[in-house]
Amino acid sequence: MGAGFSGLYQLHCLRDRLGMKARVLEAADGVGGTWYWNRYPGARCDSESHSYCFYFSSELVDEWEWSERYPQQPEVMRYLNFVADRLDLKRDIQFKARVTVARYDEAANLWRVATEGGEEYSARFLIAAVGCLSSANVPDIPGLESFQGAWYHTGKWPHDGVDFTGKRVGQIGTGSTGIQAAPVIAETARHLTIFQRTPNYSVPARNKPLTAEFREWVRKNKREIRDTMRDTPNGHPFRIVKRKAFDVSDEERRRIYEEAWEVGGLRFRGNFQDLLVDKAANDTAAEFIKNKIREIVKDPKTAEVLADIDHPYAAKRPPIDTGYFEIFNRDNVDLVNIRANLIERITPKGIKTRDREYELDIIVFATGFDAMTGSLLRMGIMGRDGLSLNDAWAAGPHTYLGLQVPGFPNLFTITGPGSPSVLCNMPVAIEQHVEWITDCIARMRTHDIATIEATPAATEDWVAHVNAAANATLLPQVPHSWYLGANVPGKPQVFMPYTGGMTRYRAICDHIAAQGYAGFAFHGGASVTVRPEGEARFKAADSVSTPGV
Ligand code: N01
Repeated sequence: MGAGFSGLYQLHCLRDRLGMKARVLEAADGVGGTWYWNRYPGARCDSESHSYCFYFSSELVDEWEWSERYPQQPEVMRYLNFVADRLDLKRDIQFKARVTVARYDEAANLWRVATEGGEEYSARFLIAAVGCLSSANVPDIPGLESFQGAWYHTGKWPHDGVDFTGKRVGQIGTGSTGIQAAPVIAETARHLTIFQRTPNYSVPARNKPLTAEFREWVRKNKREIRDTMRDTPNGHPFRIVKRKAFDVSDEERRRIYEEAWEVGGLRFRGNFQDLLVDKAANDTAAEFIKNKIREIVKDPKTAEVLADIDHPYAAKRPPIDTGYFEIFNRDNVDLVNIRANLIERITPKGIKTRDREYELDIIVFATGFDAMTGSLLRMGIMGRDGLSLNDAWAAGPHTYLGLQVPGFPNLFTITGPGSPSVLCNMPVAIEQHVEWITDCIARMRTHDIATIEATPAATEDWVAHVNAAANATLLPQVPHSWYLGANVPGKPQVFMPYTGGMTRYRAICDHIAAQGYAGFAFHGGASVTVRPEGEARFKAADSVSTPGV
């Protein structure tokens, strides 16, 4: 299910490497996953283009040319279509096929899947490749239906675009998306009002066109680039510098931050290894960025509302921007602090906060996603004995390795909760999961094994390990983080991604596979293998101490 990065590569592996009959069901009418839907102005990837692509095939790396340091949404879409065409994948993708029911039929050991359009499929293995950030979160603000203007969520943006020329636009949300969208909207809108609930850090992206020399360097060094990405906690093509914030003098630290600010992008957080584990270390980065905001934004009151940030730097996903703070120096942009001045309702004319009504022609909801679990819980997944995934996860998601859920045999979740996923450069996390799943299925076929299912004990151990890893960092301390599910009212608050780092996670997954898939129960064929529980399975690569955050 899903034809984004993960669904495309998984299809290729199952069909072309294992020779299996495989079919992808995709709700959209094209490939791309979240990139298909997120067509908002300014949509651009925060990973550097030469790392935001597949590395499993040298040909794909060699044959594709990125134009900018960070690709815009249309370029990512062109890339994914190039991959799908180059590997001849589209013939096995059923587009406009939104899955509404996926039920495990134990007697037949098959998954029975139905789509919104009434088509039915049966499969031995069911793989959820539905992405972590695909389920748009439109807040339930009273009165939205009465609004006489137009409104859009960034994650479901109209394909033919939105013309802001001469319009009064209100934007709710200042996460990575809002921070990308606002500068572009401000260029054409008559007026843009930004409704900010939680102030946010941002570092300049320093986007630029790529030179022919750089592209050639990527081709020549693709192995080293791939190895670096596989060997760093966040899967990016740069290493986290092995020094702590207080290993250097204040002056030296300031120089390092200044230099990093000029280089731009997510590399900023890689300058000290303790930024996400030591609050005092983090404060040095946080203060540096807050001072930059105060320097950039000329009106001191606006600067203070923007810089009044209440959480550690990068403890929520850190945005990067192209001229975000600068827009507050424009005459046509205003900031409204809705933490102090709550939105009461949406009226026919615009947005009414406690203090006043803002008249608007267009409202943009840059309000994020029901992240990591939202898409999985909307597909009517039912496992053994009619257990629904929604019931199994009523108190929050629990998985073994982010790959499987007890009670759901032969169901795999690519970059599921409990895996590094969103804390990692996604294609790196996806390649690792797809390859692990492919090897596992290959092993099952060789040994004529009918089902694989995570055991409850191993899952419990893994959830405890995921929590312990998170608690060793500053990340769970942010009460309004989507990593916790806190952005969606009523969602159980559980820290979802694995903060132990991609390097360590990969070692754990490999170690588990090498031990005969410890913690998974295999059934069927000639053999039934249940590996021992409760052993120290997650000790692999313990020497890797930098968290993947
Ligand atoms: O969503 P967000 P996003 N009333 O949840 C606010 C990835 N991404 O779409 O913080 C008022 O981060 C909310 O406020 P608060 C990336 O991983 C990647 O921006 O909850 N405000 C916040 O300001 C990113 O982290 C790229 O208090 C409300 C904003 O809306 C993830 O997607 C580009 C509200 C939501 O921020 C999500 O980013 C863009 C309400 N009821 C995004 N509800 C790449 O480059 C929410 N908000 C790959």
